[in-house]
Amino acid sequence: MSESRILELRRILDRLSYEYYVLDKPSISDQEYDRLYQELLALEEAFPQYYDANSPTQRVGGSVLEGFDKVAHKRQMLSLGNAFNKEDLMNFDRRIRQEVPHPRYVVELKIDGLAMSLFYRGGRFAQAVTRGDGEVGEDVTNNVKTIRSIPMEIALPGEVEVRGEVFMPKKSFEELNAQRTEHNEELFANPRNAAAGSIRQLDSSIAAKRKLDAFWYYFVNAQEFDIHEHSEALDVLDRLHLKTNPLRRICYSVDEIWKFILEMNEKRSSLSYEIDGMVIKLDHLAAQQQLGSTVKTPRWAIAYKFPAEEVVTRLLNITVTVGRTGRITPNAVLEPVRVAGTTVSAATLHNEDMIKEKDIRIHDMVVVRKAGDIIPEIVRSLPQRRDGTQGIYHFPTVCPVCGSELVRFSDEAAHYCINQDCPARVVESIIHYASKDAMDIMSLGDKTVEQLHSVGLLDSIEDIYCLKHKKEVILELEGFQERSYERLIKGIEESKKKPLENLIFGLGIRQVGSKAGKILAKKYHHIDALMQADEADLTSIKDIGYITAQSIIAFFHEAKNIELIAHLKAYGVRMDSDEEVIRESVFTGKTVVLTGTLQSMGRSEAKALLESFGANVSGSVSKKTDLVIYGAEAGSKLVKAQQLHVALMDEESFLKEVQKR
Ligand code: 3BA
Repeated sequence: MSESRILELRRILDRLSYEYYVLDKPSISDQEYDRLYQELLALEEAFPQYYDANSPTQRVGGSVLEGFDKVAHKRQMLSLGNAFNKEDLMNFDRRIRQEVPHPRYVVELKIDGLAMSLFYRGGRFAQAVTRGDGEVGEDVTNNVKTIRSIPMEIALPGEVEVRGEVFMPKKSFEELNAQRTEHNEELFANPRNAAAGSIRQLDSSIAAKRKLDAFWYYFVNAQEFDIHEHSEALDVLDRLHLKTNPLRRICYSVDEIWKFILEMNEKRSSLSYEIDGMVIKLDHLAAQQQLGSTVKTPRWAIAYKFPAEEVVTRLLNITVTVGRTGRITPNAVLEPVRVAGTTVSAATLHNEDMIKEKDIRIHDMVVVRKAGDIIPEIVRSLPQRRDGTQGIYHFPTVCPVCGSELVRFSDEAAHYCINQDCPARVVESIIHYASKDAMDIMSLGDKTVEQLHSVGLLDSIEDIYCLKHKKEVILELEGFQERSYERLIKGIEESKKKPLENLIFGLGIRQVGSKAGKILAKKYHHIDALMQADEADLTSIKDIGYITAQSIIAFFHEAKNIELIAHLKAYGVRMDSDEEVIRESVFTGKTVVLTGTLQSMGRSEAKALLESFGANVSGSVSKKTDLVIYGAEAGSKLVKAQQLHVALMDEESFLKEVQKR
């Protein structure tokens, strides 16, 4: 009785979701939906024996993963060749006609999202895998399940693989960014990045709140179901309730294609989602096969890319900023203008040469677009629109902050302030030292560093550790109270325990990012050893090149930096790495991949265990893999390991090896 009601409710709710999210034609009110949903929730709670991972109640997320499993694509996921104008399309068409004299094309919108594969097995949603590099993607099943337009059941048995694009509608993107503004969080640059960020959330309940949607445009194994045309495959997807984009057209010539492209370009801004072009595909599946693919792209399809949106606005001013390394960056201050979905009021000008080459003058009208659709750039100035109010820009010869003479090295386009004590550089390097991936002093953010610097309390990194003797002065400052002061000092004291890798990164050595910090800490274990390292020693490390080695040596040559380290030591800042007692074993120095379910321990436990033996545990199988340890239900990774003739070890042997130690 309760079982049949549970099944009925799931069926009804799935149907309603389809009407709402795919057809966009809800047949009942939200309240009615909610009532049915609550009824199902209550029944499932009362009768847990009827649990189903694909129930509508299971689509709100909840599980938190440690990372995404890598999955090798059964069939490579190709990319598309590009066309930028009608002529490119004519060349494409000509090549096709050499093999297929009377081609029929399907022309679709090119959704600006993330390509993804879905698998259904026995009519049930089984897995979602990102494109990745086309060979290996990531298993994002939990997050994709929260996309309500995707059916959990389809009326087709056997294995079905469909591919398409997951995206964030423009409206959801605007709402998400508005919310993030309110919470002082960093904004997403565009809907595509927001969608990618959501799909990569390890906490699926966060992904569930992100309002993603998807269009499906490729039925990978259609021919197994006696389908012969791509257009027919799309119609079948429709009937399976897999959402396809209705804006598609059959065309028989480039002229027809071009006409449709122009129509859609007109419509582009009124669509509820972002598109970056159109895709033209040969319809007949047998003809597709006949044409085949090159290494990376099919010969039977091509993407037409819309030109990047360009807008005209006024350049109000040029300002320069001084970075942590002393590098001077000129920035254009623009009259705010909308371009490709966001408001732009600044653009980098890179360096003096670029301003000269493009003849950019203050008060010019300039053409702006987004490079790679993210970073605003100035394409050109419009000299014909000058009205006499323009002035030539003279690049500063002295640092705008400390006034010292700027230097331009012979092999570089950038200017540098080389004054080590330049307040701008000092402030930037303290901000960097306190930042999350460095010493992670949360209570010491940009604003606080600037404030403490401006009153003379922070003139160098080591001054951070003297703040605890300045309580009275700090309490006088705006915004500081007993509580915030205590929090500041607590954060600073805790930073003293950070391991060597964070310290190395925090020092701000040129070329040394957080990854290099980790590599160096692992090799040297103590700052003293790193300070003694010579070029041969440094470059012998994998991933450390000549330029990085030079930069490290130069850094530790400077008296000021040696003194800084000495002071930090004296203040009790930790100088060594986390104890890594490596126990010799067959795993030491090997690159190992874990796959399948281990009975005796969890994945992270096994990983930690292997690392304690000095193994490098990796997520994906490649030629560099030395050993694959597999548990129950191991899948594609095991297959790939066999293909690559990588050594294999089952759980029992793994445990034996571990217990030997
Ligand atoms: N159709 C992207 N690839 C697409 C199936 C082929 C294809 C696309 C497409 C290869 C879109 C490359 C990544 C990929 C599935 C490989 C589309 C779109 N068709 N409408 C011809 O809307 N962005 N992208 N995806 N296989």
